[in-house]
Amino acid sequence: MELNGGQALIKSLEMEGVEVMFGLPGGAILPVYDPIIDSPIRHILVRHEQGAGHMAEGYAHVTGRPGVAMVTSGPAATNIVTPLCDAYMDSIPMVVITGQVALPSIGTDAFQECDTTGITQSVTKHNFLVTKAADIPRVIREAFHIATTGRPGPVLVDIPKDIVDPKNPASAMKWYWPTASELTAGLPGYKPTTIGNPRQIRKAAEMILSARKPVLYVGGGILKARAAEALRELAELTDIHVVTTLMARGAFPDDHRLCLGMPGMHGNYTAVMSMQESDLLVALGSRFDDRVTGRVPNFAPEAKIIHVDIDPAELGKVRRPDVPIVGDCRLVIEELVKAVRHLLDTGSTFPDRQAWKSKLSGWQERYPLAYEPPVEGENLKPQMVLEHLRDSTPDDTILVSGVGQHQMWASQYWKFNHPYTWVNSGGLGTMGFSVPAAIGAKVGRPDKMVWSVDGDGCFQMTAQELVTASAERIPVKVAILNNAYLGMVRQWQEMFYDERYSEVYLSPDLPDYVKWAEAMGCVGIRVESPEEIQPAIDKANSIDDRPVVVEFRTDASEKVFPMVPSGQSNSEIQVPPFQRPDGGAGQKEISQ
Ligand SMILES: Cc1ncc(C[n+]2csc(CCOP(=O)(O)OP(=O)(O)O)c2C)c(N)n1
Ligand SMILES: [Mg+2]
Repeated sequence: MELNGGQALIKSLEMEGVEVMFGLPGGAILPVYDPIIDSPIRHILVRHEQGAGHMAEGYAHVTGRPGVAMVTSGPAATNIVTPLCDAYMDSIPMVVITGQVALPSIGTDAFQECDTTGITQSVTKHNFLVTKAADIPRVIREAFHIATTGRPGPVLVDIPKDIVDPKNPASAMKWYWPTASELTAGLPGYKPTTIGNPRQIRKAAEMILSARKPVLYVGGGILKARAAEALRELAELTDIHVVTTLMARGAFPDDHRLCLGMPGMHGNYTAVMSMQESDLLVALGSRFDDRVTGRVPNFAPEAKIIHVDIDPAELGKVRRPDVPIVGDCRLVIEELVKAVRHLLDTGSTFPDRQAWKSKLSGWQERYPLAYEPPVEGENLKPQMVLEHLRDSTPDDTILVSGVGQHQMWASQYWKFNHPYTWVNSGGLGTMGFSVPAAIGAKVGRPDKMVWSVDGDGCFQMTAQELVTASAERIPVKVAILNNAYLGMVRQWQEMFYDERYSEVYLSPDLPDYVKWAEAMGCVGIRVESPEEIQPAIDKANSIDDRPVVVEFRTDASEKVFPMVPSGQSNSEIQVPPFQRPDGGAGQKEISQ
């Protein structure tokens, strides 16, 4: 079959099973947009290319399938660099197609030319500049393969205009689709290791059986590997408690008796201290991020480390593991379960861990997540808003957050009992992520309720995508926690810069969020008093034909606790003042 490159590109996406893509056309990518008219693929027209990238990420987060975005050259390609970097940091499978100027013009500073592969090289798992129309099916197949196998990540395909433009003879090609063996033969250096080394797995099982203070340190890799069930089996078989990092919330149910919740800079006291005092950390798809470890030389000083990761580059990057295992988390955990069972069947027993369990429950009792009650007539407590939202939405609601205080409170106060219900920007911490990612999530899972919890600062960065949501009838719900500040930065200025507030005030009224929401085709609701919280949420939940924005006026002085100040040891974790022995009189740090 004779096709032109543009047709071949769209047909290749269809062959990959793409059902939806996010994008915005322009000069260099025009010929590829033409065949979209005849394709079953749904194209969602965004208002800014950053939105397309985050939508593709949100879609990938909740479906496990690669998100696809397509934009034109130059400024459009640079607009999507942030989502690429975001997806790279959080290992999100994504394929981004960018238009490029015609091959003979490359390097001439042609109109809307930029060196897209050069710019994106360090924020993609791989990128391609295609130079022949005949290469398009092969490259697209390789791009999806690379994005979705091994450690997932974003792959970019840059397509010069002449090889897709039917008016140019260079675009003519004979259609083909590479077989699986042609695909792997074409990528000789790319063979991710998925099966863990059996000897190392046996060693890990023996260590698990002799540990007195073990913790399963679970990261986002568990979700990428679809390993939540296997994890639960391992935790229950070994009776070991689990911490779920910011990227792994939902990978293990929060209401499970073995769940300790989130560790890290704003993790709960028990999760942080359990890691700190453990004698064995079983790191599963987690990467010893600095927000989790605190000051690395002081991190979990007594712990032996078993580290399972599909990316060999992670093993020993931050902390030397005693037992490194390269492999797919699900497959490795399944083997680990078998190895532990075998040891138990042949007479091994667990040591007495009663003292450790009592310590954990003691911490949980002494230092629960807590906040001071609201004061009559003052702004709302953000935690209280989140508790209302949590308790009035279905258990499997998808929660998508922005970046800042609201993100930390959302992660702390929500109860995640299902995998793939928490979407956020962990590694890069991208303000503006939430609204477009929530739209992508709703497109991927239209059957589920999707709430975005956003900050007023974040919302102002990408709110225009609610126009996309209205136009495309994607009924997401947005809760803005409007504290009139870049709150997280304000918190650092209050705590570490002597309350010298520099460039963090935003104003509660500018913009008028209700009017703005209405102008974008959404329902807008403002909530100023505690009595208004529940009716507003109920109203938002009942609307399913358009997006809803609920603005909650929240207390600007509220800080996120616990907190491990940047660069300090996790043992220096600060709990809220009212949980400190002196009631916070001297801003005393709790040290163990
Ligand atoms: C694109 C981007 N710019 C700057 C920052 C630094 N930053 C982190 S949190 C934050 C404040 C966020 O404000 P808001 O969205 O209102 O959330 P809040 O902390 O008030 O809940 C800023 C500026 C960032 N993470 N991302
Ligand atoms: Mg704010």
